[in-house]
Amino acid sequence: MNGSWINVLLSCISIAVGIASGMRRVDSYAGYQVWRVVPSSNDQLKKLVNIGQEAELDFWRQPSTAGSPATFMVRPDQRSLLDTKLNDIGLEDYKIDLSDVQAVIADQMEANANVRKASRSAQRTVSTFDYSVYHPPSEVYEWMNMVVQEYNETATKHQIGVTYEGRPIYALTFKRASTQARPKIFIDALIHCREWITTASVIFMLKEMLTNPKYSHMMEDVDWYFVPMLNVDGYQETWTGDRLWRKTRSTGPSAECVGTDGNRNWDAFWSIVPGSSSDPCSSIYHGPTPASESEVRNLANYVLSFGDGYFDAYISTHSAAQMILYPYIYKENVTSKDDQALHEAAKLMSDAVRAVHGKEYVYGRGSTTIYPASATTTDWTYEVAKIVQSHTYELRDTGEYGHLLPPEQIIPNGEEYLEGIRALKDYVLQNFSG
Ligand code: 0X9
Ligand code: ZN
Repeated sequence: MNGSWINVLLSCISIAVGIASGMRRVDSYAGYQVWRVVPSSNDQLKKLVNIGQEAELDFWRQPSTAGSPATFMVRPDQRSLLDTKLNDIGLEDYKIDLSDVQAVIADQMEANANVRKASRSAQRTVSTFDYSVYHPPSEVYEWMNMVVQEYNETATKHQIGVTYEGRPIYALTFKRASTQARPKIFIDALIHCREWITTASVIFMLKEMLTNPKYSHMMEDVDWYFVPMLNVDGYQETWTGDRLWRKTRSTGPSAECVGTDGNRNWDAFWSIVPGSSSDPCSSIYHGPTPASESEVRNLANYVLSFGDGYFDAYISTHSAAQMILYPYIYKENVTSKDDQALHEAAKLMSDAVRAVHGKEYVYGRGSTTIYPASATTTDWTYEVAKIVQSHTYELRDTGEYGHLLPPEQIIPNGEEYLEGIRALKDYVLQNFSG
C-alpha cells in the first residue's frame, strides 16, 4: 500500500469513528468517561463553553458560574485532545467522575432487570407496583392504565397526541368534583429521555399522593395535570439502543444526526445562541423550526387548550443537577416581573427538599444559575402560556452518577421530590385567589 492509500484509509477510519460517536447514536459506551472541571473565572467559563461547542461535547452538567462544576462525557478518541485543550485554558485539574460509562450502564441494567423480573410476578396494582426500579415504556403505559382503573373517580387519562414515531403521549389528570375554584398544577417529565429518574419520580410521587394518607391533602387541595413520559420514542431508544440518548428521534435536515433537543424547541425565544445550537449534530440542537417536534407541539397545544394563565404552576422535570430554575432562562441578565414570587416559591421547594435527606438544591433564575438555554419549556410556560410559577426542576444527583442514577436512589430522590412539590402546592394554595 502506498502513502496516499494509507491516508485515505486513515481518513475513512476517522470518519467512521466520528459517525459512531458524539451526538450520533452510540451502541456501546466502552471507553467513554465523564469528566468534571471547575472553571474559576468567567474567562475560563467562556473558553470551556467554546471547547464544548467545537468538540460537540455532551454536557451532563452545563458550565454555569465560576466556581461551580461542569461535567461532560468524553469519547475515547477525544481524550488526549481534550486533555491538551483543558490544559491550555488552565483547567488541567479535571476529575474523572465516571471512568467507564459502559460498565456503569451494564451494572445498572443488570441490577434493574433482576429486580424487575422478580417483581413482575407479583400482582400489579398501583400500591404493589415496584417503584424502586426503572420501568420501560410498555410498563409505564401499563401503570397509567392501572391508575385510571383504580382511581376512576378522580383520575382520567387523555391522549394529547403521538410522538414522531407514532407512540401515544398521555396526560393523567386528577380532579375532585368541587364547586369551588381550585388551583391547578401541571407537571411533565422525560422530555430528555435519558433522564430516567424523572418518570420514576413522577410515578412514585403520584403513588404516594394516591395511597399515603399523609399526602392525601395534595389530591384534595389542587387539580393535577401530569405528562409522566413525554419523549417516548427516545425513551424506547434508551432501553434498547443508546442508553444516553437525550433528544427526540425525528429525522431532520441531517441524515447523519437524528433528533432535536426538546428543551430548545419551544416557541419562545427560539434559536437564540449560545443557549441552543443550529447544528443538527449538537446535543442542544433547536430543531428546524419552533415546536417542530411532535412531542413539544402536542404538549404546547394541550397546555394552551385550557387558555392563558389557566395553570397556577408548571414544573418541567429534569435531571441531574439538583436545581430549581425559573425564568428567564434564554439569556443572561433578563429578570422577569415575577422574579420575587418565583424566588420565594423556589426557596420553599429547596428548603422542603433539604429537610428530607439533607440534599442541597440550588435555586435561582435559570440563565444565571446555570448557563443560558433558549426555547426551554419553562420560558415558554411562563412567557406564552402565562403560567407565573414556571420552574425547571433538576433532580439528583450532582455528578457522581449523573444521568445514570442507580435504582436504589429512586425512592429517596422521590421522597424529596414529593416534599418539594408539596411545598409548591402549599405556596400556590396560600396565594390562590380563585
Ligand atoms: O439543558 C437543559 O435543557 C437542562 N439541563 S439538563 O441537564 N436536564 O439537560 C436545563 C435547562 C434549564 N436551564 C438553564 N440552562 N438555565
Ligand atoms: Zn434534561
